[in-house]
Amino acid sequence: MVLSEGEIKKTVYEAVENVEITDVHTHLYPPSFGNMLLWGIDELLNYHYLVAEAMRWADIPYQDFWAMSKREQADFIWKTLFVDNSPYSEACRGVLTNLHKLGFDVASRDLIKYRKYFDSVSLEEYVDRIFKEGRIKCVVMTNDPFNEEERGYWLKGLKDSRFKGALRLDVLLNNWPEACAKLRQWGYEVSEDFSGDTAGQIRKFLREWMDRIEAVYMAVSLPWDFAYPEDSPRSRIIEECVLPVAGELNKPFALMIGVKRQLNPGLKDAGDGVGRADVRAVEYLCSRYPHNKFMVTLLSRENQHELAVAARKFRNLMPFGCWWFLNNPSLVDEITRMRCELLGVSFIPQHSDARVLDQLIYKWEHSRKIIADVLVDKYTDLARTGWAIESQEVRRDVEKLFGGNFWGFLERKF
Ligand code: HDL
Ligand code: ZN
Repeated sequence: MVLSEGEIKKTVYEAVENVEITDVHTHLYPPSFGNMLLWGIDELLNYHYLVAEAMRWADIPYQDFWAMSKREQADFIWKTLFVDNSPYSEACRGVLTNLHKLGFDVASRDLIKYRKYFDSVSLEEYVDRIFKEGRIKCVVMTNDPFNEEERGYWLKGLKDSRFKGALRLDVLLNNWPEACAKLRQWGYEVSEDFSGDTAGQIRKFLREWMDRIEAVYMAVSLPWDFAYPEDSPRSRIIEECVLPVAGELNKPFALMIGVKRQLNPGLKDAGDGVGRADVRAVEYLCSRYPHNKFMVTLLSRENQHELAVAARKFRNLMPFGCWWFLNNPSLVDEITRMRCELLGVSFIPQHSDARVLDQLIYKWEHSRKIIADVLVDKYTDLARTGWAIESQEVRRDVEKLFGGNFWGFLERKF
């Protein structure tokens, strides 16, 4: 049906509100992975984004905070960021969006009462509820084969179709000595100096884990000063192992670049910072390996325009998400507008990066609204050229943005 200008907003809002989302990057796990899956109000309050914000007000030494129980930490964060100050930061607002969408009386500020629900609910039921109420089709995990606890779960063959695997290579690519020692322990004949068939053995390891976790892509988080090519174990493993196996399996290699790891170690997970990356490394990889597929997200706001321009040059480059410090309304709006204007429909606007199951609700509630508002403007601009806006085409485009582009990119062969 052709939409009048006045009908555009309603159609876009409905399409974005109802689309079932493929969340292409999270830190979630199936319930069968035990305590690796974080959930509930105390985990929400202990999100490392909130730890960083709370410690700005705190005079206590970091180690005193870390010595508290999870519940004591949550109480400290609740008082500091929600009671003593108005909780309008994105991470604070997210906790309240979650409580509101799940039907709690947010105005009561009754943390004790909220906890009673979470202390009583069954995890399996809660996972079903979050996926249903969040309209989430499936999530892609971050699976680290060098994490002993996680390795144990995978060796038991535990799976859940709502949780897709992604093989995370941070240890292999950013800490070769540690990776080499562990690979040798597991029976792979590798040497730190790459002698013998080290490259072949790393490829064997990659194939085995891509198969074991039925990974939809390989991924790595890289420091802001990542360079490629360079004379380093990382560069050598990418060239001789990661790209050949990713190409053989026709799976993307996801590059997440821009972290200043442990800028403040006292904050632990909350201690990482951001630095502007050199997009030349991305341009080189996409150009030099035209048969490989690259999903790329950059952490610095300053990198977003050049990433979008690079994506115009390389069809094997799929920009995805407004990552971490960019996942704030003002920046999601700015970056999504830029991507619509430079790339049309051909990008993945968002991922949740959820670390706590419940975050699927607020992270997507917030992002759907912002992305929908951008799309309303884009279709309205289009209508003003005389173009006929078809409602089913709006739904088609929205399906692509919230999952179709990802699954289509996985299928494409260059
Ligand atoms: O490396 C990553 O995948 C990042 O998302 C980190 O996990 C980071 O700590 C995070 O949670 N960002 O949202
Ligand atoms: Zn992440």
